[in-house]
Amino acid sequence: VELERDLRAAMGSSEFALHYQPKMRRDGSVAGFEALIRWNRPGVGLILPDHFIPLAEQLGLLLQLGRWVIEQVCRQIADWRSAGLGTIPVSVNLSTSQLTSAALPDYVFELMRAYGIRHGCLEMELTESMMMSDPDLAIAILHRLRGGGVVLSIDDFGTGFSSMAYLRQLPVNYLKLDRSFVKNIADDPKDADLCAGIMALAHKLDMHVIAEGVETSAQHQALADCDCDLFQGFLFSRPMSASTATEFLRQPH
Ligand code: G
Ligand code: G
Ligand code: NA
Ligand code: MN
Repeated sequence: VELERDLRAAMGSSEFALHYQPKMRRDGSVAGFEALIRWNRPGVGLILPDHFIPLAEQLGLLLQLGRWVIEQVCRQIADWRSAGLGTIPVSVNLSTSQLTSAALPDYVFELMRAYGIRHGCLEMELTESMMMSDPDLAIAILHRLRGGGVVLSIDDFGTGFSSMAYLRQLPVNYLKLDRSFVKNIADDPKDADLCAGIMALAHKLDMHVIAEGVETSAQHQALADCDCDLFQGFLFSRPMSASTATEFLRQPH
């Protein structure tokens, strides 16, 4: 009840912040970042999304919050570009309410125009389960986003409802290989074979694969051997504040 009260009060305040976790290329350079929301709850401290995103969704606050996230990311991309750091792609995590909102593409395009965001620079991550309530609407929304230059990723790929029939219909650029596949990849040849198969499938469908939850260099090496395109995880960096992410971009990698 207090959580609900505080969350409602936090809407429109400056209590939310985005942290950024890098996505690395095979050559060790930074391909972009994933934006992850945090809530600086007064008197409590930094709260991770798992503790308030489901409640925000339940209370119907997530469309508004999600829109704030997208605007914040557009502003960050523009800031990095004007700081001379180049055009850095950033992904946001979508919610079910956004994927069932026909208005999503239009306000995304409006924000992209307002902040001068080029095609290919704003990315969106969604899970297969988010599409389940209204798959036709979700697929239509994804096609509009993709047509407007938004890069799309299936998050936690392999854990949800992964129908091969859907996969073919989805205008998706990246599969994000779920952490659970990465965990034992360096020790279990069956897991390595499975990952290699997923990479081959993705590449056949003109998709790229990013591995999440990479924590050890053995996992990194095994994934590279499977032809994985991008890597994300604590091995490279935890999610960082915007200013730390800016420092990270300035360092050679
Ligand atoms: O940041 P962390 O790694 O603790 O993220 C936990 C979960 O919260 C992940 O599933 C992530 O996708 C989700 N999440 C993080 N930021 C956002 C956001 O801005 N919007 C939504 N809908 N989910 C988010
Ligand atoms: O569901 P999603 O993939 O968006 O989740 C992102 C979450 O994963 C964030 O909470 C982030 O902090 C966490 N995360 C990112 N890298 C790693 C990692 O290497 N290991 C573990 N255990 N969690 C990670
Ligand atoms: Na994600
Ligand atoms: Mn994920």
